[in-house]
Amino acid sequence: MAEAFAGIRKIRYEGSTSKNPLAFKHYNPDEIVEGKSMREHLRFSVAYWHAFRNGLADQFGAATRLMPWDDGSDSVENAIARVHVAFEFFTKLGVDFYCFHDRDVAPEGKTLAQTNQNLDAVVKALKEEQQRTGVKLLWGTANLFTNPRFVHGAGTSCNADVFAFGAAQVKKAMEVTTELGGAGYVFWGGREGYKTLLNTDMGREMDHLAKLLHMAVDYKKKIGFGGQFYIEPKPKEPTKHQYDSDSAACYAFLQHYALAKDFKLNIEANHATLAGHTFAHELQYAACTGLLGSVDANRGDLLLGWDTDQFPTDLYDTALAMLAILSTGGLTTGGLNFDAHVARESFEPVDLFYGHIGGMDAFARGLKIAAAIRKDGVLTKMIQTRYASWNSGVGADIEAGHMDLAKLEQYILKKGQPQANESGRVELIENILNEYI
Ligand code: XLS
Ligand code: NI
Ligand code: NI
Repeated sequence: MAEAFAGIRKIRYEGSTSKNPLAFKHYNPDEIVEGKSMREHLRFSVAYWHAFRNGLADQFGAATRLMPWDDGSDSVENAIARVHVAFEFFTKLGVDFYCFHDRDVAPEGKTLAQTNQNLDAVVKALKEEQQRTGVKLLWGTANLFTNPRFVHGAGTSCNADVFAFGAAQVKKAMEVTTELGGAGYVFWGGREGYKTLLNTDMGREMDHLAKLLHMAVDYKKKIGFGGQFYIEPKPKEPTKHQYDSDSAACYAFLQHYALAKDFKLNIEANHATLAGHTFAHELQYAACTGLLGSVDANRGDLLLGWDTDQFPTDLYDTALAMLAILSTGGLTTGGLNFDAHVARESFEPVDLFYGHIGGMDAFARGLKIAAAIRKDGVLTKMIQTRYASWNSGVGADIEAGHMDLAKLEQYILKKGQPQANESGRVELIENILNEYI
């Protein structure tokens, strides 16, 4: 079979002095950082939907992307040909993982049975390519948002038949993820929300979504799927309000419906900013609640109010993200999945390499910066000093549960004013961070 990216060799690490645009300047897969190779720390993954199914159309203009390997048809043959192109790309780029939705890899048929047959045919090709190359599936998922049947949602649809269809699709997507040895399975509820509260029974919709997730947990046990389940928070787009709006909303939902032990979160940078948070905030909240599982590594444009899914290049973002990730002991089942597409203006095949190379180098630098900050311990020391009043005396008594309101009243009546506050040193800390970037 002819190469799709002829003329592009395997991307190598050439170090920071290299001027070769098709080389890594910072991502050196086997370099050891904090006792682990960069490859093991970063667990990079390519998103099939953006890399191979996104023609770059927008609300005002047609697709621009040149994909000469694709015949543009919805045939299974075209889908299988695309699998070979994808694995050529993964291996030339040197990523260990990829992610997909059921509908990215195989076309929908007239009936569910036909659709599932199509999927099986493509999964066979995916499996062969995984075995040939050693590239693995980070997670699979079901697309429950593109087809018009999901206009009112899937798990939260007002139409019980649509719920059933979505459930059947989740079942099959879990089966093929298991077949492909996937390390995880993602639930992103793009249409699980509402347009207007006036026609919405919110409580009933959330109950139904929880039912779907409980069914998935049961089925996971039944088929022996050993991967991790994730929910991917996003506040809006395509819906006006999505129930899984941010890490905190997901945590509350999972607790309320007794699902917390079965799920972690897949945090996406651009979804964090859409929710009015920073990427680091979402990661940190997930880390504190034990839910940090995986990452959709991308970047938004703060001047645009939608999910632009750009490749991550901001070193502050990647450094703070890696600090949060390292604080939990690092990624285990999860990875850094580039849920990102090239710009509509970057329509040539080589641009797909530039986008991923830049993202991988940005996260490699983020990792090195975070490791240097942790090694020097400056920030840790400042935080420890800041909370020193909790290490003894009344602080330690409160933390140990030995205090109540009356005792604290007595304490303050006796003491008078609290000890003086100290400066938060915000600017100093920002300056210190800049020393590392
Ligand atoms: C869309 C989401 C989607 C999920 C997978 O905004 O990021 O791509 O990652 O369904
Ligand atoms: Ni995503
Ligand atoms: Ni997104």
